[in-house]
Amino acid sequence: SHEETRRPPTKSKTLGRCPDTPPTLVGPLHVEFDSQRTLDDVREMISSSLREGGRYKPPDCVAQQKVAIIIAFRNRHEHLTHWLYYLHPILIRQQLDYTVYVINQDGEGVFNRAKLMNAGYVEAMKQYDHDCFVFSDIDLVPLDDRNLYRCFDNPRHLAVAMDKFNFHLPYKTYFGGVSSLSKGQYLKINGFPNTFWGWGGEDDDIYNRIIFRGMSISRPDSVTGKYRMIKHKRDLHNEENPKNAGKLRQTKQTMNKDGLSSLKYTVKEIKKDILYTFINVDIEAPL
Ligand code: UD2
Ligand code: MN
Repeated sequence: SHEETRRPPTKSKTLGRCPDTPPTLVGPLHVEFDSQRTLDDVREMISSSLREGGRYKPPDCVAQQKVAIIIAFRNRHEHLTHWLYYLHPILIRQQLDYTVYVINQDGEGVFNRAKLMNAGYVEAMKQYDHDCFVFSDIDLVPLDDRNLYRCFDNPRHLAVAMDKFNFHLPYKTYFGGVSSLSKGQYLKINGFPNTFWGWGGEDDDIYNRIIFRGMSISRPDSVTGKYRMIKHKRDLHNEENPKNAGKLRQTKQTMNKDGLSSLKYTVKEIKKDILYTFINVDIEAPL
């Protein structure tokens, strides 16, 4: 009829749920960190698929989860370029509804990865109704796109087989690098600790929190869970903190008062690039 011919053919169709296994994954990936790569190259290649702030939604199905990718960051722009170059195409193939948040620590004080992740959680929730959080280092690129950046029945450790550890777990309870927690799992552990200043220990504290709240760790197999870490030296103002190891014996006593419930920071700037949402935060770092 007349009515029917005027209706746009695709818009009126309701979308189905995306399948459990995304159909366009390719498996093992070739990854190399070419120093000539620039952020503008990456923008040119990928930005037509994205929306402002580094967001994506599959066009042909409804994603099962709304994922926030949270990266603790300061002064690693070259790594950011590589990460965006590799991760956006992977996350798109994984059919995720996702947003990339780069949480930048303002100033020159002592770095605090876990506190930045907490600020990232709170700020991401202000932007969108996320139900899953993937916490990642800026220098880790997966070598297999079947390693899904989403949430599971238990908190998930994704970076199980890194080149720097000879493609093995360094120890059984290791939880560093890349992990995912649903909103419910994250709230159950009161988020991450705010008090691990400098390098080391915060990942083990998060592991402890998860176990003390009766959950276990989910992991991909060691083929799917392969990663390459961009080679780097320890950054300035992120020296190993000897106090952190001792704090690990206290997790059970401290986790209810140190975490999301005690988080204090201020947002200095939010900038939406096409490739990511950049949030500059003052986390009251000691100098
Ligand atoms: C290990 C863990 C990491 C974390 C850390 C201890 C691996 C692969 N990762 O990383 O998850 O537990 O030990 O804190 O084993 N960062 C900046 N700017 C800085 C300092 C750090 O952006 O100045 C960010 C960045 O995202 C980096 C992450 O913090 O990837 C971890 O720091 P790192 O890469 O220096 O530490 P690494 O490789 O020993
Ligand atoms: Mn690293």
